[in-house]
Order: sequence, then C-alpha cells, then structure tokens
Amino acid sequence: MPPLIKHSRHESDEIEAIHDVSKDQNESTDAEQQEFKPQIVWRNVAIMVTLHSAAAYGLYLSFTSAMIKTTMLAYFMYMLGGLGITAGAHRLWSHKTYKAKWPLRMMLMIFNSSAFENDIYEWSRDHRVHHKYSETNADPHNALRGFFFAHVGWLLTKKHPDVKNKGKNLDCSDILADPIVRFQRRYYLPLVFTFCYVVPTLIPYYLFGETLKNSFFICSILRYVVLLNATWLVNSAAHMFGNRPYDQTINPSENRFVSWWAIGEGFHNYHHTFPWDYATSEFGIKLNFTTMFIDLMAKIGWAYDRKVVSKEVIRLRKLRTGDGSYGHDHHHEEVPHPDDVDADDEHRHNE
Ligand code: ST9
Ligand code: ZN
Ligand code: ZN
Repeated sequence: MPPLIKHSRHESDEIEAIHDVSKDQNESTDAEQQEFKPQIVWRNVAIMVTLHSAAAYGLYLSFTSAMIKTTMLAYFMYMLGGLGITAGAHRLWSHKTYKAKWPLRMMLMIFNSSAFENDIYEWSRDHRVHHKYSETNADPHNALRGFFFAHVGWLLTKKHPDVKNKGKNLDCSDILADPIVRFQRRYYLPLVFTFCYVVPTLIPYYLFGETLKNSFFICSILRYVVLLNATWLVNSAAHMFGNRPYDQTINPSENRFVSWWAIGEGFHNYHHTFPWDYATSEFGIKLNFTTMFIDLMAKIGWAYDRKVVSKEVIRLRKLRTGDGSYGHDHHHEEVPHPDDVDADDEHRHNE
C-alpha cells in the first residue's frame, strides 16, 4: 500500500467545509491507540449472520421455485435502493455535488429507506468523517484495519473513540437543514419497515401472484443483502485493489468490478481526489448508472447545478500525482509546477 500522506484540496470555500482534509489527520495520541480494544456488538453479529443466511435461502429459492420475473424485479429494486445511496445520501446529501428539487429529494429519501443503511444524516456524517480522516482511526471503516473490518466489521464493533471525537468537530448542520432528511430521521424505523421489507414483498405478490415466501426472501432480503455488500465493497475492495491514476499517494482505487455492482461508485481514486464531482468519474455515464439517472433528472429539471471538474484540471492532476495508468503520454510532456496547477484547480458548473 502507498504511504499515507496528508491530503490537500484546492476548492471553493463553499465546499471546503464539506471536503476539507486538513491538519489533524493523523493526530490520535499513542495513549488512545494503545488503550483501544475493539468491542464486538454481538447483537449486530447475530443480525448480519441471520440476514446473510436468509439471503442464501432467497438465492436458492430464486433458482428452484420463484418466477424469473421475481428475481428481475428484485434486481430492479436493488438499483432503486442503490440510487437512494449513490444519488441520494452520497452525491447529494454528503457531498452536495448537485442540487435537487423536493420531488427528487423525496423520491431519493424513499429509495434510501429501502436500502436500510442508517438514516441519511448518520450515513452522511460517517461518510464525511471517512473522507476527512481516510485510513486513520477516525475513519469509521478504516481500511488499514483489513478487508473484513472495512467491509462489514466496522458495523459489528463499537466505533473507535477517534471517530466520535473528531467527527463531532465536523459541521453537518446543512444535512439536517433539509426537512426531508429530518422527516426520515424522525420516522426511520417505520419507513424502513415499509420500504425495505413490506413494499418489496407485496409488489410481486399483487403484481403477478408470486408466493409471499418467494417475494419476501428474494425481493426483500436477498435484494437488501446484495445491496449492502455492493455498498461495502466501495469501502473494502475499492480502498485496496485497483489503479490510482489521479493520486497514487492515497489508498482509494479505480475498480471496475465495484463500479458495476455499486452503480458507478467504483471510480474511487477519482472520487477521493475530486469529491465534489457529481459523476464521481471523468468518464460520465460509462459504467455509471447513477450519473445516467442524475442526468435524466436534470433533463426534467429536478436536478441542477451539477458540479464537474474540468478536463484540464484532471489532466494536470494526473501528471502531478497519478500513477500513470490512465494515459501514458505524460512522460513526453512537461510536468507543470504544482503551484501553477493549484491556480487552475477549481470546479465549474455545467449548467
Ligand atoms: C450500512 C452503512 O451498511 C453502509 C455505509 C457505507 C458507506 C460507503 C461509502 C462509500 C462511498 C459511496 C458508495 C455508495 C455505493 C452504493 C452502491 C449501491 C448499489 N461523527 O454509531 P454509534 C457519536 S448500515 C460524529 O451508535 P457506537 C454520535 O454522538 C447497515 N459523531 O456508535 C452518536 O450519537 P447520535 C444497517 C459520531 O455505539 C454516538 O457517537 N445498520 C459519529 O460505537 C453513538 O454512535 C446497521 O447495521 C461520527 N461519524 O456503535 C447498524 N459516529 O447518532 C450498525 C458516532 O445520537 N450500527 N458519533 O448523534 C451500529 O449498530 C452502531 O453504529 C455501531 C457503533 C455498533 C456500529
Ligand atoms: Zn464520498
Ligand atoms: Zn472511500
């Protein structure tokens, strides 16, 4: 793994508060680190083991007794739940990479509830802490603690004190300022019960007469567990395996397998380098269903102010800090002085 260094960002003040990666990144004291002993939360272990076993049964049913259209519907609902995370909690609420009118925010909140990954506020707070303190003890899913911890282990143990201590200094009031986020937080359990379990079970039952058992195990449980694992892969696999064309000094990587399953969120070296880009990639809609969706929403006027990084800024950044894996012609070019690059390093709005 590459050595850890302090990150640097050159952004407008408006987004700096959200994405700034600064000063105290590796500040946790030796005493704190020595004292810390991971504390397993057995209730969560039991829940995850049960969920994954039930999902395996759902997979079995999908091959042995369910209608094909039930599994296809589960896949479709998986994509919608995924959008609630990617286009919603991630690109809209955590990073403010675009703006959305209330019908879209409402829709994304419902999709997000069907994904049952903690409410939007909690998800985004953890995610901002993850960006600011990547691969340190304050990162909730610190990938330096291994693949399993970054994937799911972090949800099975109490958080490291650094997560809470450093996290509380981050301002997340802008997220709670959205009444739709407050509504979801207030009614989170009934919303999750309805959109993660009840609705996905009833749709195939009423729509084409699938059995309740098949509907539940495939459209609710299997869908949910695949969605969880697809999301977690961004924290585990995409923080370990893949190339680093934009910044080889950080661990997040470009990983196509993850991009496919996480509907466009596997371009993770790009994303950690330019977290304000609404596409989380320089390749637009390629392998990026989420960007396709946001573009479609922009066409009907529900999404606007999509932020993108200019091609020139990306090119210069690759030359300056990339591993050379995207575009090999840079060896023949004059490498600009970092100060010149910084002057250009700003994002633009494409609308
Ligand atoms: C799930 C989330 O799966 C997945 C998120 C993945 C993120 C991926 C990101 C990758 C990029 C995007 C790609 C998306 C791709 C999607 C593809 C889709 C196709 N800052 O947490 P508590 C404080 S969830 C500041 O209880 P414990 C705070 O005061 C799955 N402060 O800590 C808090 O109180 P409150 C289902 C913080 O006791 C208090 O501490 N859910 C922060 O150590 C207590 O917090 C589960 O399994 C912070 N960051 O417990 C639930 N954090 O909230 C699992 C905490 O009142 N969670 N504080 O303000 C739990 O059971 C517990 O959180 C715990 C830790 C046991 C893990
Ligand atoms: Zn992010
Ligand atoms: Zn990450």
